Amino acid sequence: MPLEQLTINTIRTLSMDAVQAANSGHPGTPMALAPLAYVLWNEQLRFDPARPDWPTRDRFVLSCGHASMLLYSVLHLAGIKDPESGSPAISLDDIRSFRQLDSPCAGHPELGEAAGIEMTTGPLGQGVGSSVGMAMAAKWIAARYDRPDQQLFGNDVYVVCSDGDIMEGIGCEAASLAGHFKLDNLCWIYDDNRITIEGDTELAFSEDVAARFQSLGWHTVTVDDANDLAAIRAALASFRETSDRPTLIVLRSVIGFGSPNKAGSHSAHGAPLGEDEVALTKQAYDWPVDEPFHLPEGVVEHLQAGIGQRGAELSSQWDEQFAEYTEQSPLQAAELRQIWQGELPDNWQSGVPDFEADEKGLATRVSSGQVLNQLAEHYPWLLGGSADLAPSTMTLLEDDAAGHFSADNYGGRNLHFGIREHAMGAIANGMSLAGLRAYCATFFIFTDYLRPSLRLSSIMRQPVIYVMTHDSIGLGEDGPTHQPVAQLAACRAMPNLLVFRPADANEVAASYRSLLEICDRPSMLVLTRQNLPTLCRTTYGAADVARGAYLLSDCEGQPDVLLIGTGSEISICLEAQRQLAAEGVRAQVVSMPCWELFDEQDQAYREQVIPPGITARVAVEAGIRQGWDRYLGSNGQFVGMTGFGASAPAGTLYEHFGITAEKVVAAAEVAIAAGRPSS
Ligand SMILES: Cc1ncc(C[n+]2csc(CCOP(=O)(O)OP(=O)(O)O)c2C)c(N)n1
Ligand SMILES: [Mg+2]
Repeated sequence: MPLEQLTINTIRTLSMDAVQAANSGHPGTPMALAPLAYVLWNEQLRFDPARPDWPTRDRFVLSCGHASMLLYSVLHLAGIKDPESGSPAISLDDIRSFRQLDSPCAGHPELGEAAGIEMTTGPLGQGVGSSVGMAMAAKWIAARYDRPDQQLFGNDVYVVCSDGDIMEGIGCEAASLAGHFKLDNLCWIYDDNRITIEGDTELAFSEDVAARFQSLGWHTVTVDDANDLAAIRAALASFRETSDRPTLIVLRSVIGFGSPNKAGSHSAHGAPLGEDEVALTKQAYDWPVDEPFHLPEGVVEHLQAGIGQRGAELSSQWDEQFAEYTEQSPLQAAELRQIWQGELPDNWQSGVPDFEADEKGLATRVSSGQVLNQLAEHYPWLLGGSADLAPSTMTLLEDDAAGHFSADNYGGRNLHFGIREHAMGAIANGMSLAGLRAYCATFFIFTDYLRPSLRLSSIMRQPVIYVMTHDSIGLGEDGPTHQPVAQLAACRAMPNLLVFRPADANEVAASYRSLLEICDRPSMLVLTRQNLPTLCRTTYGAADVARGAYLLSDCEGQPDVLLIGTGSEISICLEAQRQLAAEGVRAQVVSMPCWELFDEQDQAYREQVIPPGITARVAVEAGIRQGWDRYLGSNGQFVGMTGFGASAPAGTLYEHFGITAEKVVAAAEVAIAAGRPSS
């Protein structure tokens, strides 16, 4: 058997055997796509197996994450090394323990489990979505850092995707943007096997995909037979030659190729073939039947001579060029190193404003815009934008030098996502994976439209910044469709995500200072549309957002009751504190802008802020109660929302829903009474 075919069949059989050994997984797609994976990795990718963290390597994203064994087989055979230890990123033993605890070969590829896995995939559409962000980041870095005589930075991004990726809305949102931005460094290979889980795609999918992509501004090319290596090479060549648009390669394939009884059937998608069918398939491949995980001689050497040698040459050539670049442009080179290492720039904090006390105050979206603009001055690779709401979310970078990202200006820092929240989240993830500090913005209510991407930021621990404004009934007249009530609880439920709901301009500034420094988790700023007073920080405690919650306003002597609030409801707590004082009731006000950071403090601090001895507590937040009880204890009272909002001016709504100082006072009295020993 020629070495090419031998290598392709090794990818196939490793994948089949791993799924069979795990007795779970998806064998059919790796079997079909092995020829593509072979050509792409061995002949095309600019990727050095000995250096998978080479910053300008081409990216390979397996958007149909269920076909994970395709990736693991290739990473193993091509000898991808862990950059720190130098040992194989995926060993044969790892493949043998596919889908088991502690194996890097997880059911779906997980970022960080092995070098060569560029992102976590599995929820269909996320990989294609983030690939657009990776391609934009590559263009951005090239536009900002390439010099006319030294072009070192614009890598390509390759994606393998399936019917699910193409059907999902996010796939189309992302493709639409990629076409609009003319991202000619982006190549999606669509596995057109006409099979999904329920059966033939005829059940629910009949559009002309190539025609759709053409109308989205893509170059398309069809390969009629996924086993035709020459046609695959020609299609990849046509991607390389296309310089004004992204490329979609429609690859007609047969799922489970080679399996006599399961090829072409949905039964090859998501279950092991079975021992008997594995044997029959291996016979069809002319393969030893009794030797699972068989690795024929010559395969590894063949790949070493291909991707191994080419990758090593390309990356060492690049090192030489980068050394020259560093000599000529030391500042830029130093910035690039910080980007690639995920570091903050020097002086990133300088100029972040302190806001003067002011009764009228500012909406937190407005102070956020001011802080963001100030930070952007010293943080050149902080970039982002909004889903068509920048005038409302106040996320525009106003300095002319920031510019606007477009097909004519890839170096722009203001991104315009159009009304495509879901793709926006995925694109921010892709940019973050490339080392850029990306933010994205929309109304808080529409976190629901990007939640799967937010979840991937969290799983992948990407420090994406979500700037979410219009955070409660306080947005007023737009009514219940636009008024978040459950979103705070929903976002706080997301592991790894830091949710900040600052109470005034200085808490906004402190939130940014805290979150920018945290580079291994996404953050969300939850901001008001309406003005909030800027509190006098000599009267009140300093904005200690870094600890999540702090004593904002003390009382004389031992407090009778604790009022805990966030964001716009802090002013209500302070007014209630005054009214209670007039009645001789001593209340402390605790501001709690970030639950997650507070929960991470030591017990001593937590008990200093919420003393166990004070069981009369009232929490005030214009959202639902869920989650608050852990701070309230059994005597605690909650003042907030229990259902959807309504359409009216904000002040009317706060009265209507009873989120007022008077109600807080009443709740405080109930809480105090609950704590008295019954006579
Ligand atoms: C968002 C999302 N919805 C549903 C699933 C469950 N799922 C996994 S694969 C798949 C479809 C399989 O068809 P296709 O995408 O064509 O992949 P193929 O079987 O052809 O490899 C579905 C519905 C998922 N992973 N992600
Ligand atoms: Mg399919």
